[in-house]
Amino acid sequence: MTTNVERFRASDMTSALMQVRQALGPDALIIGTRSYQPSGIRKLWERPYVEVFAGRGAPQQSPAVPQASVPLSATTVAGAQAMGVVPGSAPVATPPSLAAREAFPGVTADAAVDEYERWLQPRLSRFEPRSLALVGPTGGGKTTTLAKLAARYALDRGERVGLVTTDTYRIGAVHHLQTYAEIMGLPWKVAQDPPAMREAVASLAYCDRILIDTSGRNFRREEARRELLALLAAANPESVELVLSLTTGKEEMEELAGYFKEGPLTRVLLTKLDEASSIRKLVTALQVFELPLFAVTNGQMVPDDIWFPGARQLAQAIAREAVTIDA
Ligand SMILES: Nc1nc2c(ncn2[C@@H]2O[C@H](COP(=O)(O)OP(=O)(O)OP(=O)(O)O)[C@@H](O)[C@H]2O)c(=O)[nH]1
Ligand SMILES: [Mg+2]
Repeated sequence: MTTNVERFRASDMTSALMQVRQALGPDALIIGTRSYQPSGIRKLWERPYVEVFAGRGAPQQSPAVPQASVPLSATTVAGAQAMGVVPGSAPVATPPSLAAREAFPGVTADAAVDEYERWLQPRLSRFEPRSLALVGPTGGGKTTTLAKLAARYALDRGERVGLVTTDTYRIGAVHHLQTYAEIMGLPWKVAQDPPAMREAVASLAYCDRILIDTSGRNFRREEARRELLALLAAANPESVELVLSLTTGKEEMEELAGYFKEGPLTRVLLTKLDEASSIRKLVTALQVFELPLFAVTNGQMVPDDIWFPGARQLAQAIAREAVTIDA
């Protein structure tokens, strides 16, 4: 698939931003950054670098949605940092909250790792459905996560990806998704009601993936739950991912799980690990919802801050934190 996004690689953020400016001009929009630090023996032959993903400024963007992209007018590192674009965002494989603890190797208790791994193994789901919908409470990270998934499928794999949003409740919400879609050059539709949803999904039938963003609602309201169910029935996605922030308390998780006991959730996608008090919140969420885990997000940066951990890797992260905290 052809997208509008280009990748710029340099040894530091300033040089990468200069490359972006030279290639795309001052109105370029930065969709995300990635930094790479070789570890262990790799340091011998690999050098650290940063990558910036940027596209040409999309016309008619809403100024109300700054978090979707960063205009290049902030061409200094300080300016970029102020906008949350910093070199050194977490490497894909390790949640940032745990990165510091890498400095203390050997503290993991092998028995605990084995135990967690056995527990986690059947609770992780790697299945990548052709169509999926993201649902969840307000502000959990649905739209940001959708952009991360879209980038993964469209930019990294070259798949044809179509986006749908139901989010027409707030000014700026549609533009938020639209901004991501336009920067990545992806087709996108707005579907406010079930007939529009059916039409939107049908019109994207040629795509390899259809990713559906829904508006965050207060699910204590029965009407909000009913509307969501009707939209999902019309969309008929292969999977429905509950996007839930790991800053959510256990009681709130239990309340939410109660609302969706009868369906239609397929898996959980846990966000904001970087803000969570402990990675063990992830275990709590899996216990409360009794659903498999699809992915974890660990920061605001599109496309990198999403993690598809293996059972062993996650078990090590959990055990390592437990040992470090308890020590
Ligand atoms: N720290 C952190 N912030 C995140 C993460 N994912 C998303 N966010 C931030 O959370 C805020 C809300 O993200 P959105 O993607 O708009 O959340 P949403 O679920 O679409 O929100 P609604 O549509 O209002 O329900 C934004 O500021 C995101 O940058 C994450 O993994 N870590
Ligand atoms: Mg949203």
